[in-house]
Amino acid sequence: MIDGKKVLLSGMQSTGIITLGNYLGALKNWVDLNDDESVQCFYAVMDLHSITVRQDPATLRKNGRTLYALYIAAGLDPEKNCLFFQSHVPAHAQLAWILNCYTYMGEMSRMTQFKDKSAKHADNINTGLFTYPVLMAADILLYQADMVPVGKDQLQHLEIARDIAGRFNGIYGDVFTIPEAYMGKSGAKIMSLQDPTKKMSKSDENPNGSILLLDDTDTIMRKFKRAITDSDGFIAYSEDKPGIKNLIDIYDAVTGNTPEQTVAEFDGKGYGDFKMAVGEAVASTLKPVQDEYARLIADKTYLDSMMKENAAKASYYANKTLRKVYKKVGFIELPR
Ligand code: AQP
Repeated sequence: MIDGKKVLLSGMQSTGIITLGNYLGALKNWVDLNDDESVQCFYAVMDLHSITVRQDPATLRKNGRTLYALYIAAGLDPEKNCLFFQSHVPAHAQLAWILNCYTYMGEMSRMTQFKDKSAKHADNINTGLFTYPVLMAADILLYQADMVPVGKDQLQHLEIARDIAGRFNGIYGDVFTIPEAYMGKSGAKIMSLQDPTKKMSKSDENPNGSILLLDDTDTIMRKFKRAITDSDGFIAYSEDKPGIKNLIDIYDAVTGNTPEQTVAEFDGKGYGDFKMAVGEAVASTLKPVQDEYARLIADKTYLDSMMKENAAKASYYANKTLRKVYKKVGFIELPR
């Protein structure tokens, strides 16, 4: 709790320009919490996590700044929310080391994301990829977060964070708040436009699979035009029609429709017309975010000052927890 408010923590990796999936599944829901006075939200650009997969330094720098500006452009108020870079708060790495010593190899070996990512990046199965959930536990526990919005893919990692916190508290007394999964408005899971059985990802090798938040209208329309559907020729909301189902989910997420309303709206229409309508709805939703982004990214002074202010604010809370942990573990405090 901070000033009587529950604490919520989340973030995104700066591994690319975020996708429509990141926006509809996470960022848009965070923005909806802006005016909720009962919660103090921390949102990080998770750049430490990003390097578990090899990144080009200049691109990582650019993606980090872009993501930070997109957080604000999408509507996150940097005065109300704490918007910061994970690497600007060294306590994340410091606590992660300590928690590593309270986490078992067996626990990490069971993580499905490790299995998936190491299969995908077989040439770079580094120990950071293996201990990623420990860093995520540190991210959460440093801020004594009560709530963590997670998709199904991250539930296993949150469970580990809870286990580590419980284990640490069991030895040293109440140090960490045990975080709960936050199920806000159900964030749609958006699938790739080229393979609707796979989630839309910012690091997808196929550029046509993902709508990026900074794609211009022509690119958005072209990607939707090429979206993989099926050969049935009719619009229905069914698991047997994953391509069309995904387009309906996207359309509903931006228009507020229910699947039934969308199916009725496009009754008798062809896939071509439907794809165009989805493309137009998405492009007009993203346009104001893109315009605001263009304004912000040109304002270096403002972005830099927000970064500094918010890093200091995050560090204040993070260091408070870290000091407590150091003391409990038995480290000697630096004499004043
Ligand atoms: N396709 C998606 N649909 C709905 N929500 C999604 N999220 C990601 N993809 C979708 C949500 O976005 C948040 C941030 O995710 P992340 O950047 O930490 O990493 P990720 O989940 O691995 O996202 P990507 O885009 O797939 O990144 P890469 O390509 O680097 O692995 C999370 O809340 C996530 O649920």
